[in-house]
Formats: sequence, structure tokens, C-alpha cells
Amino acid sequence: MTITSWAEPYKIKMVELIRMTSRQEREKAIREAGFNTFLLKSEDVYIDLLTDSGVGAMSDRQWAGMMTGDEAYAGSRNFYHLEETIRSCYGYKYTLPTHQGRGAEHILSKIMIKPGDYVPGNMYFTTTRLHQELAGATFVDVIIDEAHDPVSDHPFKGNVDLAKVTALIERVGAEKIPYICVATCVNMAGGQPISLANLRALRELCDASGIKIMHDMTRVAENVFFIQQREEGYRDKTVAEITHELCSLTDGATMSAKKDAMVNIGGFLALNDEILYEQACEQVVIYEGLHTYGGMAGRDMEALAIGIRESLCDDHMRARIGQVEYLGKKLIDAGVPIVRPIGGHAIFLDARAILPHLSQAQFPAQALAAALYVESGVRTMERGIVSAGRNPETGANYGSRLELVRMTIPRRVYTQSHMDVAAEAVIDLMERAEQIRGLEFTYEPSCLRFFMGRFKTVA
Ligand code: P71
Repeated sequence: MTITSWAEPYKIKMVELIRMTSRQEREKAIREAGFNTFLLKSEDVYIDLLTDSGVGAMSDRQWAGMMTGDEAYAGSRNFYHLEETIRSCYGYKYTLPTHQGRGAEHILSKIMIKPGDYVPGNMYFTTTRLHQELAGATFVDVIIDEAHDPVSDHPFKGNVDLAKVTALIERVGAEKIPYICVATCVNMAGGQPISLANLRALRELCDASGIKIMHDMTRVAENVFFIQQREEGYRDKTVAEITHELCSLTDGATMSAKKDAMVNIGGFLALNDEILYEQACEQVVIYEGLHTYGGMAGRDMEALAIGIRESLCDDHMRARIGQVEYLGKKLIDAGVPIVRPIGGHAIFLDARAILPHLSQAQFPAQALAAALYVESGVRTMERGIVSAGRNPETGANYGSRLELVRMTIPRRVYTQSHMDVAAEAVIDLMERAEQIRGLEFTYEPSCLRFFMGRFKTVA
């Protein structure tokens, strides 16, 4: 007999109690939070699907590693372990720890971008684009068109459209493009992978024009799992092997280690070029810390080194993606419109399709996330026009074809029953969707407005 069901490759040793609140309590909480799920207190949340960032469950080995922290100011043993792990798992020569992903983005943008440059990328990410803009660059979206279409079934919606890159090179000249930012498992597209064939073709194009490829490897293992499952010729290779091959096609990377690598805080900038590394070291000591700890404690670097290896185990990835798929399939079976194919880290509800009575100016995804919380205590995140923000030069809202609510699954934290409850909450709410009212800003921060913005219901 061959068993086809999957189960988590771990058992539970410690639990954290959670509390269901009353509808009345949740109505009060969301009003006090200005209808913004980022402003809710975690104690008022039942199942927290806000993000998969920094909220994973560490293993007993990671916790044991924490006790071996070498908190020396300089040259911590844990740094060398982390550096060796990154070299052997990902192949990058030089590692600079940072406090989290955006710390690495900040330094990369500062050392590589000159004012007036262009940085293409396979869709924007909020913090990544902001650091590029702060350094004086203009971000140019070069992802394939299918990525902006929630119902396209393309298996690699994270792919770069090479014709868009070529057109940009022709328009502005390769010397104005210091690098292309290639994300694996593109977050804002719905956790969608890029194929190795596409990355290889991009490598050739970039080599021909002297443009570097910088890898946002925040969710590389999830991307690689999809390559193993979907791309011709990779079925028999391990996640670890494919990861190494993928990274070898890029010149360096930024990583928010709070996702794939299952630590609560941390990140790094990894580079192959020695001169760039020296420049990055000069910046890291200004903004993060000495180059052998950046923004991290020794114990956190140890947990990260161990987490990286755990993230590249095939059994782990099968269960991880299996759980996301389980929730996605339940919603699809119930007729809930979600981004297809099901992504790596989250299910994305299509708020435009669920709330057709609201215009995008009434922030349907923001309203849906707030309503789902009130309905069920399940916390999710808006990923639509509020997240897209405004163009810093013109002040106009960046358009966003995708108007989504993200139900993000933390790694190794929730069970299948939690997924059942979350699915039931969405399906129930669908029946009353026409009663959900639109929102307007009462306070709009000047950048990254989705974090602290406040709203009220439209009269
Ligand atoms: C996520 C996050 C955390 C987050 C960040 C900004 C707005 C809302 C939530 C962080 C990422 C990411 C990618 C692809 C860089 C970062 C920044 N994602 N690249 O999805 O997904 O990393 O948070 O460690 O600084 O909830 P950082």
C-alpha cells in the first residue's frame, strides 16, 4: 500500500493557548483599530493569518541552538555557522546579517542605486520598492501579464517578461539599470513561483547587457518546491539541490529570514562580489551593526542557521505547501473566488469579485479583511490599493489590478482544524457579502500607509 496523504513531519511539544472573543468585543476592537487589522491587539485575535513573517514555530533544535548563542561583540561563532550554512545551502560567498529583510534592502539599494536609475522587478514589494525609491530609483514592473490576473492558471506566474526587460533596456539604457530584483515565490502576485527556465533565460539577457540579478529569496524554498512539482526535469531532484542551482543563477540576495527559515527575527544580505561586499560592510556598520552580527543576536543567528537547513527538507515543504493547498481547495470547492493557482504561503481572496458592489476607491479588500475579523476572529491582511500606496512624485494612487485579502499561513503553527474554521468563516461571510460597506481614510500616513492608516465606514 502506498500512502498518499501527507502529515506534518513533526509532533507538538508545547502549545500556546488562544482565546475566542465575542462578536461584540470584536466590533469594538476593529473600530478602535480604525478598521485596520495591523492595529488590532494580538490578544483580540483567534486565528492569526495576518502574515507568515516571524510567526513560525521554531523546532526543539532551533531552541537548543539559542542556548549556544555566542554574544561576543565581534566574531561570534554563530555568525561563522550562519555564513557557512548560507555558502553551502545557497552558494553565496559573503553574508551580512541584518535585523530583518528591509535592513538588507536598505543596504543593497544604497550601494547599488544612483539617483535616476531604474530597477526592474517581478512585481513590487512594499518595503523593497520604497528603499529603491528612497535611493533615487524608479521601480519598473516586468512580471508577465498573467501575474496581474487572479484567474490565470499559469504555473509560473512569477516569471519575468523578457520582452519588458528588453524594452526597458532600449528605452533607458543598460547603464541606468544597476540590477533587476527577482523575487522567488512572488508575494504580491499571490505566492507565485518563477521557473528555472525563465531565470536561466533572464541570466543570459542580463549577462549580455551587464545587469546584475539580485534575488529576493524570502520564500525561495516554497518557489523551489513548485519547480520540483511542476517544471520538466526536476521531479527527482531534492529541494536542497534545486535551491542551490537557482541561487547560482543570481549575483546576490536579500532575505527576510522570518519566513522560509522560521526564525522570529532576522535577515541578511548575501553577495558574491568582493567589492560590493566591502561597500555593503561600510553601510552595515552605520545602519545595522558590526559586519559579524548586523542586526542580530548570536543566538538568533544560530537559530537561523538551523532553520535554513530545516526549510530545505522535502518532507517539511510537502507539509507546508500541503496545508496551504488544503485551505485553498476548501475555498475553491465552496465557490469562493481566490487567486489561482494556489500560492506558496497564503490564500488570496479576490475582494473585487466578492464585493462587486464596492468600487476600488472604497477599499474592498480592506473592508473584507475587517469584516472577516468581526465575523470570526480570523485576522488577515489587505493586499490591494491601500498596500500599493501613492507615487512619491505625482502623489497619485498607484493602480492595482489585484485587490486581495491575504490569508497567510504561519509555518508549523496551526492545524488542519484551524484551516477548517478559517474556511468556514470565509464561506459564511460570502453569504452576507453584500452587506459589507466600503471604507475611507481618516488618517493616511505618507508612506507604507497600510501599516498605520485608519479608516471609517463610508456613510
Ligand atoms: C509579509 C511581510 C512582512 C510585511 C512587510 C511589509 C508589509 C506587510 C508585511 C516581508 C517581505 C517580503 C518580501 C518578498 C521583503 C520583505 C521585507 N513580508 N521581501 O509578507 O515578503 O522583509 O519584513 O523582514 O523587513 O507579511 P522584513
